[in-house]
Amino acid sequence: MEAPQFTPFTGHREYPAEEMQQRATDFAATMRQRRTVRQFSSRAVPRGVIEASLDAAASAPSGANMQPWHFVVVSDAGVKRKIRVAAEQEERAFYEGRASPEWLEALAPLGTDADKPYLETAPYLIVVFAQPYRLEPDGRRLKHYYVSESVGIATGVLITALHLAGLATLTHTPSPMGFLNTLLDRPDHERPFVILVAGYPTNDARVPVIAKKPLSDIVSSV
Ligand code: IYR
Repeated sequence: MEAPQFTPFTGHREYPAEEMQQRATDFAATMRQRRTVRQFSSRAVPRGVIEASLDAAASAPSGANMQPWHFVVVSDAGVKRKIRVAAEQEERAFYEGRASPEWLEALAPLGTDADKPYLETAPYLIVVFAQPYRLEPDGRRLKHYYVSESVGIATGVLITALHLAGLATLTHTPSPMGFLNTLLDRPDHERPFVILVAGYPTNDARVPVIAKKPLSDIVSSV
């Protein structure tokens, strides 16, 4: 086993209490502006913005720093079309019987259905894969830890980065998503985690009237 190596931590930045409060409050207000959108414009998005946002996501903490994720950036119209066709097939099965009545009832306020035009319209689909282990060139498996937690955190950073850059996103999870391995040529052991649809909302985009829980319901202190 290799001995750990350490270096001085110089990146930390501290703020006076008042400024710290302001920054935290401002950030919360900015994040409160984020809405999941389902009407995307086809307007082009600079690829550099997607890459910088992925760079932010790649900074996320992960179990044993294994970084158990892979991101496929899809902008090719033909590939987006294939993803839409395959996803809508799964979604139709979901809405026409696979989903329990309880699940459909929970979804009702969102007004969703099996049609997913945005999978073709939006300029970018970022498909996030989770890796339960890394396959070494010699065939050995290097186990990853806290995979869902790690990939979830990285995806959260990605959504935040895209939002701060002025883009809208949709976390889309057709179920099952196995077709993504085939269409995007990813190895069998990788698990599709989410399709992150990214772009500008249309000018007439509408969002459901739903609310976040008040902090008093979700936070307690001891
Ligand atoms: N995947 C379906 C259904 C769906 C499920 C959940 I949980 C959502 O929060 C939203 C939708 C769809 O995309 O329509």
